[in-house]
Amino acid sequence: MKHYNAHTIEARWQNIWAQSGVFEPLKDFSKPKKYILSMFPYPSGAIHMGHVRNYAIGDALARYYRQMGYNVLHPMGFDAFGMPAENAAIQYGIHPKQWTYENMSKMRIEFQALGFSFSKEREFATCDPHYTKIEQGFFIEMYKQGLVYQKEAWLNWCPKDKTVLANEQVVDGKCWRCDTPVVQKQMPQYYLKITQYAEELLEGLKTLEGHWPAQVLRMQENWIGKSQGLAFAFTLAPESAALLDSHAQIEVFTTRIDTIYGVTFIALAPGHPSVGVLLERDLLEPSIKQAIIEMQNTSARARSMEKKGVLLPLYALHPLSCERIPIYVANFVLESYGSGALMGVPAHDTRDHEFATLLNIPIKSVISQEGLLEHSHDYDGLTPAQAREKLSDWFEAQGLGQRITHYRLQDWGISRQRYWGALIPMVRCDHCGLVPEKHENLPILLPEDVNIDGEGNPLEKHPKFRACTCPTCNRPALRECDTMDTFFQSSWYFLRYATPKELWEKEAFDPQALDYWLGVDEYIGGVEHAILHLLYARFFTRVLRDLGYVRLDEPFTCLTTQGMVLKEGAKMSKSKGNVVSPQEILSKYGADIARLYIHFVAPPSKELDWNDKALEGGARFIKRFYEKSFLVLPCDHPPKLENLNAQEKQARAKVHTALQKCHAIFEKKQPGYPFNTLIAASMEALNALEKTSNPALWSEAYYILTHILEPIIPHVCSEIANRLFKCQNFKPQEVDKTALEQESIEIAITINGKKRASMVVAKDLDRDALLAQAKVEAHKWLENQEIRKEVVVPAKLVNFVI
Ligand code: ANZ
Ligand code: ZN
Repeated sequence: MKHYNAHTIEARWQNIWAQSGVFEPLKDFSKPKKYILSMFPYPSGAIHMGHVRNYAIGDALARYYRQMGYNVLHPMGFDAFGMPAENAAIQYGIHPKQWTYENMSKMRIEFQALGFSFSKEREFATCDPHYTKIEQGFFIEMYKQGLVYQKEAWLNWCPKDKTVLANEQVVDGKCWRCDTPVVQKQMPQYYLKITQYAEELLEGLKTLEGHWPAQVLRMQENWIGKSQGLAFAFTLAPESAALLDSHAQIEVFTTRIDTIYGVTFIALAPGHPSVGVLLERDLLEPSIKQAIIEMQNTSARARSMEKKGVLLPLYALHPLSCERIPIYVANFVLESYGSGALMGVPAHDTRDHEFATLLNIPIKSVISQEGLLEHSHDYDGLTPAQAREKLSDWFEAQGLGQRITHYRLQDWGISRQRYWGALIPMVRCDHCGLVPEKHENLPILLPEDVNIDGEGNPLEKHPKFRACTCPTCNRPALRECDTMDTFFQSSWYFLRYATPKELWEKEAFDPQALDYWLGVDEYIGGVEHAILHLLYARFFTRVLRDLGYVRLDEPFTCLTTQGMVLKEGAKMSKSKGNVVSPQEILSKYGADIARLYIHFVAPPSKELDWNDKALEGGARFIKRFYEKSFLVLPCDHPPKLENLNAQEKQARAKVHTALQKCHAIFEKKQPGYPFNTLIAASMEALNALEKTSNPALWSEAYYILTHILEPIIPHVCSEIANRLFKCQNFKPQEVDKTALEQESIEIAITINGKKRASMVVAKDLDRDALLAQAKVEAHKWLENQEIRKEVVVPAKLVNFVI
């Protein structure tokens, strides 16, 4: 008997795989396909446990579908532009490009050491020039279609990094990378018109129901934030109008026009244009001016923490009662939503209520206890919905307002004032204005002789780079130095993988290959990308569809989001010093044990709390599985089994139960990829097998177990299967139903009488064990529920009343 040595076995198989090209997708489009994609990493130089988990899930799926005879695309690449490369340049004086490509080499070695079955041929980095070339081409086409525009905007600005931050990059009012308090700054930015696709992006979510986690769909829906209401303008009282422009009005957006008689104030965003006029004309008291400037310099996020506001020397007239309504500047009003102003109804809106209480503004209720309108003149007694209709009709008929649909979703600001990114391919000409580069000049690449010192954008300080010829009039012109948000690159990388490498220099995509491979059959990644990345990718796909590149609406057919990897209940982080490094685990235990552990302790969607003890358990199993394999007789095919005794039948039933479970899990008959239950079933099968000594039975069991565990622990399974069965390729295995019938039965699990799941159990399992297993299988439906009654119908079903 040989001892298990993970390192020799794993090195051998990794070599064989690297030489053989078995993980490359085939160009035979007549075969059924599976496109299995894990989100690509940023090349930081070392992968972390979150990556290992993400890729272990994807790899299991890819390997399973190869067994099943599918043509599998399972690519990996690098999301290679972004800040950390520049920070490294600032800190260590190493060029971002060198740093990035060196890190990728290190990470490639780690991928190999983990046995991931990525396609090598399709790998690319988003900073590769061929990728930039295509992407800049897309940008120009979008610009020509009117999908890109420039606009002055209030932006989150990190004074330290000298960069614009997205709202999500502002954490508690501070820069997510360097913790510097964020200020607001106005500057011209390039925007993509994602709002033009808002309705379609919302509608599309319906087609994803049941295939994407419900929580992710809800987050996307809220992010798009559709609401229907009325836009109308308040006229200013005459002396107020005189302060501004004589025809000035305050436009507002409301979803509750039924509460119009409850308006007791109007609130403007700190960046509202009328506020700007008052400041410009110096019409405000110093203390008020000071307070407004402070609000303007606070990010929207930070502003939402505590309500603040000041009264302006302005009054508007109520459109129905003609009462004078005071106008405030309020920090909770967003510049970028609606018209940047709202009608305040403190009696019926909690934010308004808080604000009114703070500033002693009257509160006027216009909806009675019974839920009908009151103090609303002609509208008294109506339901709010009726009043909304009637009032909207009235405003529209008077020409004073109109019904509109608003989306919380805003256009996507893609300008970054950073060096290490894809350049925006635009040119400023004194004569022609802003013009896109010519296609034949692409890619516009970054100059490499730059001085990156952390102060602003090095491209701006590079006259040789900036000087160019105008693509329209050939006069001297200036190159744009903004680079693109890195989300731009990650919005289409999954489309690029489908195209064979040899076409990359010439074309964006091979249309036939795109049609064949897309959508992605399973996309796996962290839930932190639930909103932005996925929304941008869904948008980008539609834009490319409308530009004629792809014939696809939704890029990701199914989505799996994996839970975080924790240590003792806390997020792993360098500052807490609780990081478990993949390198350490690899050198101590090897890849298979690490992979088994990851799949064994928690199903993908759950958090995974790292625990070395449980790792040892997995290590013992693999060791035993390997070492016992030397008791198995080598053979070409699993032998026929006859005249088994009761114990042998029991063991065989367990093996086939595990096999059945394997198919059920991968084919999603049991949702959420609960590989932990597959591993448990395999362990049980091995235990039962060890109580028997029938060589034929052992052969069959090992044949099946190496197959079903190969997606999870590929090295040791390949080693055993190759030695015992000369198995070159893993092939689909068929469940022998008669083996199951011997000892196992299928039991339905119902909840309040509705079938929710089923389980295969030993025939003689007693009531308590049956209930315990049913609770595990149905935990999804039982979580946080009180079980009122448990009913067991022997050999048929278990019902829970909740
Ligand atoms: C009066 C009112 C009364 C409102 C009431 C709500 C409840 P959703 O539904 O999310 O679209 N609003 C309008 N513009 C705003 C801005 N720029 N910043 C912050 N809030 C703004 O929100 C629409 C509601 O948000 C609008 O309806 C408005 O308050 C407020 F009982 O008008 B409502
Ligand atoms: Zn010109």
